[in-house]
Amino acid sequence: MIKPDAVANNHIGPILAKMNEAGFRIVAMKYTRLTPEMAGRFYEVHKERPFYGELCEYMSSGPIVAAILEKENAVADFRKLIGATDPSKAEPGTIRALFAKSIAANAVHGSDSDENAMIEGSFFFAQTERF
Ligand code: FUP
Repeated sequence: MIKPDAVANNHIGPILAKMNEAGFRIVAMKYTRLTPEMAGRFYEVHKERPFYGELCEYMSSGPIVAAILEKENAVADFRKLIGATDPSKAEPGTIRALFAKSIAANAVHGSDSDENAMIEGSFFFAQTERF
């Protein structure tokens, strides 16, 4: 996902370019906005964390870009490309170091396992929307 802060700051294009340059193929893509209820479901694993309420509010505050990306070793390589959750700790040149504002508004989301990538892909896309 390209998150509301990155969309609002016109970073969609540069972020997609970084993904393409790093060798990710776009399988599915959608420009949409989460309702607070949808954000709550998407981030259900964080339900008990203190930042859950703010996270759901933030993630539903504006449009996002959802995508399924394909590559060998995609989960680990994408996490390397986006950098640490806290942009102040992200390696220089990573997407979060370049485009993120804060730990909450951190420009992008990446799945943390193959299993979660499947679940999160199905959250946004039907089989007929994947190419
Ligand atoms: P990541 O996998 O890097 O997206 O990070 P996490 O799954 O740990 O966290 C998910 C989202 O929760 C982050 F993208 C932003 C938000 N978050 C906070 O707002 N505060 C925190 O202290 C940690 C995470």
